[in-house]
Amino acid sequence: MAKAIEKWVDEVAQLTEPKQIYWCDGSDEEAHRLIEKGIKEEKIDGKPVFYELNQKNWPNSYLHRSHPSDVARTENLTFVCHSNKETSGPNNNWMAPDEAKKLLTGLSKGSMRGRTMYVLPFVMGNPDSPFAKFCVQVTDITYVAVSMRIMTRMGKDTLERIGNRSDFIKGLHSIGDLNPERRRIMHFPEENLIWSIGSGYGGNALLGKKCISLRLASYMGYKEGWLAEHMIIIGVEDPNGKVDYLVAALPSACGKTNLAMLRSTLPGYKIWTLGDDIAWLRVGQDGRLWATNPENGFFGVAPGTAMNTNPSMIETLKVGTFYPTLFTNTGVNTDTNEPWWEGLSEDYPANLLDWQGNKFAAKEGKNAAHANSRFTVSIKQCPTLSREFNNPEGVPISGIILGGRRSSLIPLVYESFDWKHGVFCGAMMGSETTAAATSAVGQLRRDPMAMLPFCGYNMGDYFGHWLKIGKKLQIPPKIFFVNWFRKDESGKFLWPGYGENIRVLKWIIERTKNQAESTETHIGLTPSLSSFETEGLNIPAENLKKVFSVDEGKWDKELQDAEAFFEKFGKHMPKEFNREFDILEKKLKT
Ligand code: SAT
Ligand code: MN
Repeated sequence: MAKAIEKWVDEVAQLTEPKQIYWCDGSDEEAHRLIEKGIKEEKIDGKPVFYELNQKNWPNSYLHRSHPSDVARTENLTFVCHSNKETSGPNNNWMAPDEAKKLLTGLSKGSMRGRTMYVLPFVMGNPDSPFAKFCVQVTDITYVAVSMRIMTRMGKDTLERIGNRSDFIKGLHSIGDLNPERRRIMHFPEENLIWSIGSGYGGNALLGKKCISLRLASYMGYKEGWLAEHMIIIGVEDPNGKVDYLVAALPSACGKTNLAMLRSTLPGYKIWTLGDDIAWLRVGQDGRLWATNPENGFFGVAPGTAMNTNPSMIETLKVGTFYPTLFTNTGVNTDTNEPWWEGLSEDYPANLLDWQGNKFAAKEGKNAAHANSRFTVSIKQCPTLSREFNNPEGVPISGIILGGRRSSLIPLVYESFDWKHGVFCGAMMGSETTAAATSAVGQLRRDPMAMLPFCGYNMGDYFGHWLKIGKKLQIPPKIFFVNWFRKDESGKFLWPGYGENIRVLKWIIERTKNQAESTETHIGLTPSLSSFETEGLNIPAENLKKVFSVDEGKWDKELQDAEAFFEKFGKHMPKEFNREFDILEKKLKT
């Protein structure tokens, strides 16, 4: 009898009608064969899938140019299809599973005609960990097959481990005809199935990432008692060599990757990287919170990545030994055949192609690289990779950082009074939108725990789940809030960010050990200036005061906005929040 996995692949092939089926073994040799095919044979919209870049300066690097309509996540076309609409909640687009499948079946009929269907067996997490998730994705484009090999643990042994089992997570992906009208990214949490058609972009197409490790996994976590979060994981080593672990949630394109690889400006401090996007969190037998990163690579934003902002990433991108490095929608310096993006060098190269391959002429407001252009690179090449990265148990977490992009109101850092208050503040969190999703950029929206686009069930229940986890933790990590993006009246950033963020991390870690002073404000505990490391910090004292300030008189609108957001979730909102809301409201009134 055919194995469940073979049966499923067969079914998909009958519907999508590929010219051939190819089972990937995840080897290096295979990746190069697929890239070669993407350079010479395979086309999207008549254009090659890959272009070779300068192999001397950027070993093993290749460029991919996407269809111009396919450059970011499309939240309006993303659906979470529980059989009950309420389970998906107002935070998700919803369609009844049967109806959704009918629609997708129509869209997928013959969608792989003339193409190869690649079968990708992969694991999210260390395969030896009891928390690992075994998955199979099919796709009809080499770009996705190669990207998945970089981003996940993919290979033959996964297939062996799946064997005759039928409980693997399924991902059906086809780029279809790339027409946005026929694009859908649909999740079926009750069947552990993702069905994505019409897009080749990261979050829409690399199904191990947001679709499986956040939307499906968050729902599994809800049922099983753990959390899947949009968080980086880092170890912070102090001058005595002691390492403390932190997780931090920030919305897409708000500097998570840079924070995960921060190069400290404070002597003696060092950051160890465990993950830059996703963390799975569990309550350990010791009553502490433990974190693992299910991914195996970085899918980071290129613009702004440079030797002065994130030197470790530039190093990572230039290793090129473990896996190929892919660049998507960056520019190209045609004199050297090197990738280029805004920020990589101060000056524009003399001869530059933009992200669509057209000659670039520098003009105000025009960028050579797409604002959401990306690199895909193996985490193993990271010079600051933590020794604990592969630990199947993960690392114990001392502090949780939640943040957003806020040009005003929110101070650089503050600490919540306790777990419940922290969850409440995290639920209120807002952030200005970025180019990582196709919608207006720079608009303030509520983005609780940076999970709004990724929570695979009703967010009201999600808040309640966080509170429940808190009750199970005997030693709960403290919860902090950060905002690197506060501006002054003239629109200039008040805080230099990047390597200087170590000062904030240092205060946070000292707070987790009760070693630093704080000042109580209505919204939480902010650093006392004497407890915040300013030695060697080169910014006006006035900026520092402004960036820490809590304008208690200006919170009216924030509370109204949060209240309107909470109302959407109705009876799913945890009752405990009412009390938190009343306390805060009263404090801010007096
Ligand atoms: O495209 S992804 O969703 O993988 C990146 C992001 O938006 O965080
Ligand atoms: Mn992300």
